[in-house]
Amino acid sequence: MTTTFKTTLITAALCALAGTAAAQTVLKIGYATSKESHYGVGSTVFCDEMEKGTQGRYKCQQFPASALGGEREQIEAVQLGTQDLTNTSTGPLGNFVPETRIVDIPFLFRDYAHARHTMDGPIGQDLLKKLQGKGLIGLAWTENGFRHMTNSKRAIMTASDASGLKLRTMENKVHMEGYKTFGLLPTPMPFPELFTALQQGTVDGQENPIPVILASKFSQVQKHLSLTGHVYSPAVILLSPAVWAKLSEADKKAFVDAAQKGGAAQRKKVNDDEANGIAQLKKDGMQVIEKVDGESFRKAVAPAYANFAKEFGADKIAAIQAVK
Ligand code: EAX
Repeated sequence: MTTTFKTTLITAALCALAGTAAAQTVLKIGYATSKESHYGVGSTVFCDEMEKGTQGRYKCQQFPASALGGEREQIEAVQLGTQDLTNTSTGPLGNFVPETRIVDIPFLFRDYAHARHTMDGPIGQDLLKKLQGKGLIGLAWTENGFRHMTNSKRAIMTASDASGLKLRTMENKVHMEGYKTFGLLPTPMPFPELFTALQQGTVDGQENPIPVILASKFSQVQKHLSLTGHVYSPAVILLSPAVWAKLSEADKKAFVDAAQKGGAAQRKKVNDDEANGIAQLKKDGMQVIEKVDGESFRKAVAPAYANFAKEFGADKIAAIQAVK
């Protein structure tokens, strides 16, 4: 081998090394529950696909289990650009983008198919675009799931059983307004404080989808679970505008595609947990009321719909209800 050829080879190898090192950007993504939970499954698919779609120029560092704080804090950090990404429920999102609160109305969605079609269709996609005006990039809707009530006091079959219980809610005024009609005493609190609050009896109960109840081991601190399914809890992968602004058109598309794949995987995990999680929670000692009197809850919340119509527009609510 000639010296010149050797030099060329070494230079090429060094350039390749420097090239990869310089071009790889690590983005921080945070979410509320464990890496094994629906948020972890969805985020991992998003991260893998995003890395592939950008030929390894972008990759994630994951922060599960609220390591970067509560969901409101994380949304704020993404807005400020001190955190790159979060996969979060829309619970606190209405504090940043008020229009999104419409999806937080209790008993608005009939079932998963209805909710998912709405989020994936023009109504959901329009809402996603609204985020941009508030300094947040919504890459794709993911999912938390239909929320069910747990508590340490009694079995809830009807709305009057719920009456008088002190229930932790998300920092979401539409939820709080709705739950008051069931006679509940809503107590907003960031998620990372919830387990201890249940353990110490600061609140009697909480409401969350099965995947969250499982992942957070609420069976250790709550006796009763009622499958109230009283509200749908969408989730979303949010990206900081500071990162978005630096992406090429091709990379933007790669991020969005990856987020949509992450969302699909997250929904599949929600399905699996809904199918298998209730048996697990029973095994863990929870008393589960599967046949809740949904009509009693719907009747209770019906008068609050007048206020929701004032806030969001009766036509907008009806348009969601009309989605097949
Ligand atoms: O998004 O705060 C909540 O109850 C949320 O459902 C939880 O953080 C997962």
